[in-house]
Amino acid sequence: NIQIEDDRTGINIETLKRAFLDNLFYIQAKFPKISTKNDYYMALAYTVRDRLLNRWLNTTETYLEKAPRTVAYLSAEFLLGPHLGNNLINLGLYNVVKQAMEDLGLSLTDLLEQEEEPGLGNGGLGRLAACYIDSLATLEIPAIGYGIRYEYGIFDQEIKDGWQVEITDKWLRYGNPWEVARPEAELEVKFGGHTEDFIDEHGRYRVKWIPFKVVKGVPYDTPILGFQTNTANTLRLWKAEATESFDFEAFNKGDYFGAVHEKSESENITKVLYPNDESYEGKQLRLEQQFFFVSCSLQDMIRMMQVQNLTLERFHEHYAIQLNDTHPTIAVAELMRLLLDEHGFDWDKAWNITTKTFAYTNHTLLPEALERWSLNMFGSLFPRHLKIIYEINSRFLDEVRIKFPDDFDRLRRMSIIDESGERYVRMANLACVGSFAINGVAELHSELLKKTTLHDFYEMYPEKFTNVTNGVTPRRFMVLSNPRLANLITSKIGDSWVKNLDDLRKLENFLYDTNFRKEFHKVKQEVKQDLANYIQTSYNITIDPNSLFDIQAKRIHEYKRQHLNALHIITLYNRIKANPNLDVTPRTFLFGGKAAPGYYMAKLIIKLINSIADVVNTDPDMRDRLKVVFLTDYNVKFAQRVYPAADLSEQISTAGKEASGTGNMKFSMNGALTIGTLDGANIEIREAVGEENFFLFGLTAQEVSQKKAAGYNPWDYYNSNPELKLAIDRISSGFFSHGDPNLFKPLVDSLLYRDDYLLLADYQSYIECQDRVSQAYRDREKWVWMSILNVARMGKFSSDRSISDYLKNIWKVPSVKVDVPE
Ligand code: 26Y
Repeated sequence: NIQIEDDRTGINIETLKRAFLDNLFYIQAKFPKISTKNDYYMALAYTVRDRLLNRWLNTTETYLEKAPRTVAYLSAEFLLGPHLGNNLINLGLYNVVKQAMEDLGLSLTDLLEQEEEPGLGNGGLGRLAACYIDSLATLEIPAIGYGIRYEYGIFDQEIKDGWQVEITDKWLRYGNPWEVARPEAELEVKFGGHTEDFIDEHGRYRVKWIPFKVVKGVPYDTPILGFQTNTANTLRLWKAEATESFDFEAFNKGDYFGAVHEKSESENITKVLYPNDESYEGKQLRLEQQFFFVSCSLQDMIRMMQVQNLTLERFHEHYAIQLNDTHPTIAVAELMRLLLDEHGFDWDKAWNITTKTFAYTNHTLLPEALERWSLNMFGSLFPRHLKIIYEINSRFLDEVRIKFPDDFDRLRRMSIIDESGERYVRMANLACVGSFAINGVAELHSELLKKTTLHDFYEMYPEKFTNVTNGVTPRRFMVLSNPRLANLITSKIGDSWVKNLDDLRKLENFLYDTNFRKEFHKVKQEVKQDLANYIQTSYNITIDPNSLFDIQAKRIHEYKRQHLNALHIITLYNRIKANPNLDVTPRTFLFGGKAAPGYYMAKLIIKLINSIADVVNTDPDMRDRLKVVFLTDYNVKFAQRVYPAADLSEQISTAGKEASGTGNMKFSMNGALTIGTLDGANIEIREAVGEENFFLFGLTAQEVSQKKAAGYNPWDYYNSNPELKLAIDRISSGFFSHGDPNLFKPLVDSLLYRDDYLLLADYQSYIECQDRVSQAYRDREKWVWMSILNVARMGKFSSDRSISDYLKNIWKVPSVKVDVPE
């Protein structure tokens, strides 16, 4: 009984091989003899894509027919990481495809390595959005992600002479097999111009926006598969294109150059991702990006409801729109405009719908990250929206006056318009007024929001505030990135944990099983060896897998304190120099992360780390004891190598500054122990794994603010702590800069004269804690034990749990089963 499987859907090994060779021939136009690795990657990507289309189209059709309540996740960033491996995992085809490739003399690992990742985000916020759409699909929730199809994502990092150099990220160079352009679904977005009031045929006051320019938005759709479900949701990213009509006008005037120039101006909107995170700059193009994707997305939602014959009166019943930080917050004004001006709603009805639609997630307490747009710029780009915002504000301030009579300072603070000097539109205020829910991303962060940054809004609308602690997807960050560990776990407790991460608890039953502990340790050593091999090949640096892998990988920021980590390395160096026979626990310090191109201090920190590496790695006294490597171009793909190989995870931000952190979770689920402050989700991780399995140091958030209030003086610490003084003096003396005392002076001065992030205050506590880490690592049995407990107790930090919290407390969107006929 021979069954011939379809070339596009069949999943037995012979069919897969045939389909792969077919795609190589008919899509890449190559045969094996002349194929490049990239041709093979593309052929495989299309083979996998074929096999997910069934689910994708059936999901789309189901949503179209049933018109279920839908989550729309609006985010200016989606830091997706490579698709191929993840899709293989979610389809359950990883092993069979691996075998098929082997049969053809190819290595799946090599092919996975070929994929150029879509780096459409900066860091935590963008990666969180990617984890959330993964979990939404896995939980079978009708959902759509809306964002921007940047032609250039986050820059590629190179290191030259120890300094960061930025290279443009041409991720679309070889084509993108995972996206489908939908030019038939293009929309128009207006900019600039002026508004005109008029009375319509029903005698009602209306406003018309006459724009200065119109730009087209073309959607590009990418399927987002759930893990072992039929659900495949859509990530819809918008690309800006010129409108023909606009060019045409200029052509008629004979202004050919002007027309072409105008065209490229329009297309600039989605050219490049701004590489700043947590530090806001009032760049006009960024505001244009935000409005562009927001307007496209809202129009798209409205159009979809019209196709489904649903009345817009029920917009808020049909959509729950999540604002990923304030970046998409102009949506509040744009939805109002669409309802008022384009669909004829009156103000109260439109406002009722709007404020039942949006929910706002805040990701930061840092004042320098809060978005505010110069009123002049805002008004000239969006004259209608500014008027709407004035109206929202005036009605809102009336409400505040009623609740808090005669409190003029409160009105000034809460106003959506900042009038303290040059006038600004405050996006966080608009988000708070226009949303029915406001959440922080970890318990501490949500508490601090209520107490500080959003205190006034908390007093006004306490019922809006909730916490949703962040989470990460175990599919990408365990199953895909760490198959050795995943297989070991599954061999003991089965594979239910991949969808139900709390099941990892069952590992605790194997704590007393010597054999399991041995295997667990063996896996960690093998994974460390993998990373060591990679570092050997790419950097020509030999690192010892038996040393403690101490890793800090995240964006470079003063508040994240990579330079505190550097002070520890220098301290160990100094100790060994003073006593060459000192018995130290061998350590390999690994750093990874990008600095915003305009963030001078962050770039200097990278230079410092590389300079320390130069000295440490070439000093014979340090041999087999200390190694320092700065890992270039840290991105999602690289992160997937790094998390599994860590023994120690550095989560050392100044308490109260890191909203949550998500890298902390990824390290811990791969068995790293954390050295960390009581900041962000570290607190909840420590609670979950048990305080005896977490290396805690440093001031609490409360102590930090008290110390600052009391007049903090870093010199007190410098003068009274000889090891600290010696470490800092090493830097300022020019010891790491070929005798140049000026190179790191700005960094040293920032510590001695300001120390905004209290490195000096936390130094001693950090060093003592690191000494405990070194001691603990020598007791291998104990360490393995703690490491297993870290993995076993990470259930809470699955993004599936986070999404369930959003569903239960904010979105209230039921799941929908998708049938895929055989
Ligand atoms: C305003 C603009 C310059 C801007 C662009 C990007 C501002 C902020 C950002 C990105 C912020 C970000 O990534 N925040 C991180 O969000 C993570 C997910 O919630 C948190 O885990 C992490 O603590 C926080 O720093």
